[in-house]
Amino acid sequence: MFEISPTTRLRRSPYFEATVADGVKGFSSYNQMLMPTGYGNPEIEYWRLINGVSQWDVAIERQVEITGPDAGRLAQILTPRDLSTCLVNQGKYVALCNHSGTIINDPILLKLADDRFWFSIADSNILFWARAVAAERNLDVDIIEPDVSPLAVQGPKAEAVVTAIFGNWIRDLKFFWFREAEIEGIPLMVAKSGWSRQGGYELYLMDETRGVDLWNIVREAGRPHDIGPGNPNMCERIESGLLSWGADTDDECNPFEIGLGKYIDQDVDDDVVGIEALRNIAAQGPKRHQLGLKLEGATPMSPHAVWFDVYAHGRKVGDMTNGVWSYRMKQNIGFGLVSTDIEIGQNVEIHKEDGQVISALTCALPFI
Ligand code: THG
Repeated sequence: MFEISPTTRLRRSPYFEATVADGVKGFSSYNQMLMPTGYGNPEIEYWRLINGVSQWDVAIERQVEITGPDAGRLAQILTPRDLSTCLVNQGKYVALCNHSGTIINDPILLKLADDRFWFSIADSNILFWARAVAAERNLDVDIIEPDVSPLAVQGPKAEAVVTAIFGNWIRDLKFFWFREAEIEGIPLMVAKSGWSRQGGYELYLMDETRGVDLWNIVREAGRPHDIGPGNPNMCERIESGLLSWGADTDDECNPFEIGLGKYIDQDVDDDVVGIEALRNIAAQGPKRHQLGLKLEGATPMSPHAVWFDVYAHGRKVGDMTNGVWSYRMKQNIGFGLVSTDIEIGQNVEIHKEDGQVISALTCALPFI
C-alpha cells in the first residue's frame, strides 16, 4: 500500500484531529482539502444515516464570499437561476455555468444580507472564476474564501440533536434557510440542509480554532441517539438521486442533462453568464440525460474510479458515472449519462474497464 504525503497544498479541516480521534480510515481530496471518506464500516455508517444520526466533516464545502455594493448583481450574473425572490437568511441550490452552458459547479447560495453572499461550492475553483467575472464586468465587490467550515448532522434523529444544542427555534427552520447562532462562544450559521435525503442540518463553523470543540459538542448532544461519525454517503446519495458534480458530470455537461433544468430560468437578464447558450440548448433539446441503472447480479460492486461504457444495440450510448451496492434495494445501482434515445425501462449493457459485461435496466431517478 501507499500513503498520501503531507503537503501544505492539501489543506486540513478544523475537524481533522477530531475525525482522526474517531478513527477515520480514508480521505479523498476536494477543493484542495482532505475529505474523510469513511470510518471502517460502510454498512454501519449507512444504516446510522438511514435510521439514526451521523456527523460529517464537510469543511471541504468551502465558501466563496461576495460582499459590496455589486454583490447581488454579481451573484445573479454567476447563476442562471432567478435570485430576485431569494430573501436574506434563505439558501438556494444553483447551477453555475460557463459561457457555453456547461455546468462548472452546483453550490448552495446563502444570502446573508443584500450585499453579502456565500456560494457553498462543490469541487472546482469558483474563487478564481468569480474574481475574473467581477473584474471583466467592472463590479464593485470583494471576493474571498472566509473562515467557514460546515459540519453536517444528518439522519432522522438530527433534529433532536441539533434542537438539544440550540433550542426549539431549530424546528421552525425551513429547508435551505439558516440563522446565525452561538454555542459556548463558537460563532456559526445553522442551516437546514445537507447532502442526503434523510433530513438534517449544517453547522457553518466561523472560527477554525474551535472545530474540535464543535465536533465534541455535537457528539455529546448526540450520545442519547447513538450518533457516530460519517461522511457524504455514496450509497444513500445515489439511492436518493443527489448529484455529485465532477463525478457525475464531464467537461461538456449542461444542467438539462442532469435534471437541473428546473433551476434554469431562461428569462434572467442577458448578462447572466451562459444564458444565451442555455436558451439554445433548451430550444434544441439536450443530447444526453441522466437515468438510474439497476444492475443484474448480487455481488456488491466496489466504488470505481473511472466511468464505465454503457452499450445498447451494439454501440456505445453513454457512460455509467457512479455505482454502488444499495443496502436497501439489495442490488448494484448507478447513474447513467446516456443518449436521450435511451428510455426508461430499457435494457443496456455495462462494459467495465476490466472487460466484464453486466446487463442493466434503466429507471427514473431517484431510486428511493
Ligand atoms: N452542503 C453545503 N455545500 C455544498 C453541498 C452541501 N456544496 C457542494 C454540494 N453539496 C452541492 N450539491 C448539492 C446537491 C444537492 C443538494 C444540495 C447540494 C440538495 N438537493 C435537494 C434535492 O435534490 O432533492 C433539494 C434541491 C432543491 O429543492 O432546491 O439538497 O451538501 N453546505
